Amino acid sequence: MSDTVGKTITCKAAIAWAPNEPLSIEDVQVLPPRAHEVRIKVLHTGVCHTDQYTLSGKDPEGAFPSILGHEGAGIVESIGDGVTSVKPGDYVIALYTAECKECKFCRSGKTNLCGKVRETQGKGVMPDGTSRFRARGKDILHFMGTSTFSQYTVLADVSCVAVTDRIGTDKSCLLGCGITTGYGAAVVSAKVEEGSTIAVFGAGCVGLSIIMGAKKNKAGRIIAVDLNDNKEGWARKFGATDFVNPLKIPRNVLLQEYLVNMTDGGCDYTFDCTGNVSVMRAALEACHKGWGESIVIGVAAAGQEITTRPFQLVTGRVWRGCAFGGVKGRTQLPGLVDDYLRGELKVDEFITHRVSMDRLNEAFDVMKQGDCIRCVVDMS
Ligand code: NAD
Ligand code: AHE
Ligand code: ZN
Repeated sequence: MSDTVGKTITCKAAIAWAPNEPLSIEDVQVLPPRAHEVRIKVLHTGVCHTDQYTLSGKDPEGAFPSILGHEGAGIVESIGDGVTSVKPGDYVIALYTAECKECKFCRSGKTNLCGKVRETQGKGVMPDGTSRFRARGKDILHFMGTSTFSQYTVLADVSCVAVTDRIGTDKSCLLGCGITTGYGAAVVSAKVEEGSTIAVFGAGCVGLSIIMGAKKNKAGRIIAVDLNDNKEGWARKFGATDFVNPLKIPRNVLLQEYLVNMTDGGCDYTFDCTGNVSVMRAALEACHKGWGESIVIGVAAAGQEITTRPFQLVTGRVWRGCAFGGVKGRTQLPGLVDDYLRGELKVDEFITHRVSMDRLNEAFDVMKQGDCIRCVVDMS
């Protein structure tokens, strides 16, 4: 048993004291886990665009000071009373989409959203309404129920899943958001059928993962749409058959018209992975009349709204969205890890940059450049 069990641990964390300021790497006190909580030594974390979005101050749920990070993996250090799903020494992935298996949502069979901890999670506290983090004598808020930008973090037991350590936490962390979100959107949420035509708007980590899922499901045509020409090579490497740069189509043609023309009436499935509400409209309107489905994945800032002519829906197009790809973390992530170990799911290929924890702010800098798919942070 670790000699830290039941004690407060002082370690390093990257604290977001205020919006739009660099994260401050400093000492944080991490309290022991309470009932149905798990304290984890975070070994690796990815940095996702959503961390940047919340840091920018545009997230209505963003609260400060807090510890961001939601794409992390590590090892269980200790558990609180009543925890039976994981034990000290287990390798785990943090889940910002919890899975309690008991609530109305979990039992519905219709969604991966879970109601058990979501309300307190959105307020930046643990399910009992309090925080496990202290710094400079103040309570520090949690983020997305995960706060993986700390060397130790405390999660609800329903917010983590044990997986084999054979994958390595530098890879498994990416299954905590970007890769699972895109792959799941294609395979679990849309259930892309063999031979179908799809368009993916935004070929970042999420978009490339959709392309990987669509290829696995044998989509006939996979069109990647991105403003950055460098993404063409990336998209083709993951299985795209076509690439469209909206800046390079004729100026008098709307992007959705261009795509409808090139696909004999429109796409069977389209996916927004940009968070841009104009792109979301183009994605919906690029769908085939009668059956095309458009799936919103990108996160848009507070105050942004989507619009289209209702006639687009009257004539059979479907507009929906998904979180974490529709994947149930505790039930389905171990299977994705197995797929990786069998060589059927790419993960290493997404890692373009690596930094140590003391350079976590650089991960935010490289994310803004066009050549980063994922930057993995070594938290040890
Ligand atoms: P990313 O920045 O790596 O990729 C976005 C891509 O979109 C880039 O290649 C960029 O060049 C392209 N792009 C930007 N504006 C565009 C435009 N107008 N037209 C075409 N292409 C454009 O981001 P990511 O990590 O792949 O995440 C994508 C989005 O998904 C973000 O908004 C993120 O917050 C969101 N997200 C949502 C979920 C979820 O569960 N719903 C999970 C993870 C990420
Ligand atoms: N807090 C934001 C919404 C952010 C959002 O949409 N989050 C996605 C995950 S993004 C991961 O990179 C999500 O899962 N949403 C569902 C949920 O329950 O949070 C806002 O606008 O209020
Ligand atoms: Zn994310």
